[in-house]
Parts: sequence; structure tokens; C-alpha cells
Amino acid sequence: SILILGACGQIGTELTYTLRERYGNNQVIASDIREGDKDLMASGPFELLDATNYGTLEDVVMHYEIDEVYLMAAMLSATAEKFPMRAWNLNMNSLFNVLNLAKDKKISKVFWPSSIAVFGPNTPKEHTAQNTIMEPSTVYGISKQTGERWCEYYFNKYGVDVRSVRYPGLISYKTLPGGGTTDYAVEIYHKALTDKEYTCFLGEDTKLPMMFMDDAIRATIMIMESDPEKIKVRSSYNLAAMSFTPKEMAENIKKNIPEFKMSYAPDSRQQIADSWPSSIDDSVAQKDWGWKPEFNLERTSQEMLDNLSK
Ligand code: VAH
Repeated sequence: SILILGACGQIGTELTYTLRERYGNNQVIASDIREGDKDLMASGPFELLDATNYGTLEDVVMHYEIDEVYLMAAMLSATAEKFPMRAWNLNMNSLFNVLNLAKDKKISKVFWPSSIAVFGPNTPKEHTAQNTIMEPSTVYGISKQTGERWCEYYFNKYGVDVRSVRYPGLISYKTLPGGGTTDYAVEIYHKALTDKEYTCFLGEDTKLPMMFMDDAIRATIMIMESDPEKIKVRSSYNLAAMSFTPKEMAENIKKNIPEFKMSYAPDSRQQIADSWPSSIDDSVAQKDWGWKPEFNLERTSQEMLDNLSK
């Protein structure tokens, strides 16, 4: 069976629903440090669990005979800047716990999310390559870069079957994101519908790599279901779908809501966003395991506005 750590988060919630549809509700154990929304809690087994506590994690793994773990628990970029040591502890010790369970053969496969945050201010910004300069300047980015090194080490040294993708900013409607720098791209749809205006915390020309959640979930399941021989990168794969600026996003929303007004008030998250690439080259993921995105900004806005206005 499958255990999802951080199942109440932005990605974890949708991953739980999709994996339950695919493998059966009782084959997918959701867990988090806090309870999730009622639909999630009603859709299958749930365990309150601190992913940094090895003992309780091991108990859950043995009790449910877990084979695979998706480690989606983490502190994201903006919050991590406020609590660096708590972010490091959560992001790293949860990873060590899961990698060590796999090393000791208590589980057989691991998914661990990395991020475009592994790149830093002196990384080439356009079509950022799979292998290039990585000097992340955020706590979150440092934890993701280090995590990638440890995943590759556990694969090479102990044969741990850990698989990972570097998610761009993710846009979804089922849950609100928490503490990310790209969260403006979710908030904007909520505000466009309720207030017909939005004050963006990033400048209008801040171009960032983004992806609709359906693509991100599909990529996650795709890499986990691929033949192991195809997974040649055991740090983490670049993953891409689209790149746009807040201004381009506002123009797109105006096509659906003509009276929508966007204003800009960059805050401390601007510096984080400025350290990240503008676009990502994911040709290695396309070649190795057949990745292909399906949602551009047009389709993403349609999905977001249709579902949020229900
Ligand atoms: C964040 N949504 O903003 C996450 C992600 C690339 C951005 O890592 O921190």
C-alpha cells in the first residue's frame, strides 16, 4: 500500500484523491501533522503523523504494510525564510527518515519533490538546463538542493529506488497553497472572482515557470510507474509546462473578467522570485520517461475560473 506524508498540503491533497481513484481508497494511507478537509478525511484511512518522528513513522509503515511513500511534507520558500532551522529540520529529517526506511528494506519505493528553487541568482535564467549552476539563496532551495544530493547518494550507495521532479510553481483550486512565493498565481483567481481586483506581491514582469496541478500530479504518477531503467536521473528531473509574468496572467484573466484590475505591491517574496529561473528545459524528462505537459495558461485559467466559481 501507499503512504502519503503531508497529504493535507497543496500537492498532497490532490495526490491523495488521484492515487485513491487509481489504486483504491484503502490502498492509500493519508497522513499529516494536522487533519485535512472533510472530503479528504472521509475518502480513506488517515493517520496524524509527524514525518520527522522516525518511530511513529515506522509504526505506521509496519502497521499498514506500506510499500511506497510519497513525502510531500515540507516548509515552502517564504515561510522557510521566517523559520530557517524549523524548515531545515522538517525538510531534511523527514527525508532521512523515509530514505532510511527504504535502505532498511521496510519500503520499496520513494517519491520526493524537489523544486526550481534549487537554482539560484547566478543560474542561467532562460531554459535552465537539467545540469547547471545550482547556488540556491533560500533556505527552502538549499534544503531541496541538499535533498537531491542525498536521494542520489542513497540510490548509488544502497540501491534505494527514490524518484524526484523539480516542480515549478503549482496552480490548483482544491486547496489553498501555504507559504510559497508562487502562491500569487492561485490567490489571483480567488480575488478575481470575489473582488474583481488583486494586489500582486510580485512585480509585473516577474517571469516564473508554472504548472497546472493536473499536469504535476500526472508527472508524479508517471515517474513513479516508469520502469526503473528509464529513471537515469536520481537527483531530480527538471519539469516544465509554461512560464508567464503576473502581467500576462492579469491580461489572460481580463479576457474572462473584463473589469478585473491588477495592482502591484512587491514584498519580501520578490527577492526569492528574482533568484529563480524564468523558464526550464525539461528535455531530459521528456526523453527518459516521456513527460509531456497538457495545460497552458489559457486552459489553466479556464479550469481555475470554472471550478472556483462553482
Ligand atoms: C514555493 N510553490 O513557492 C513553491 C515552489 C517553485 C515554487 O517551490 O515555495
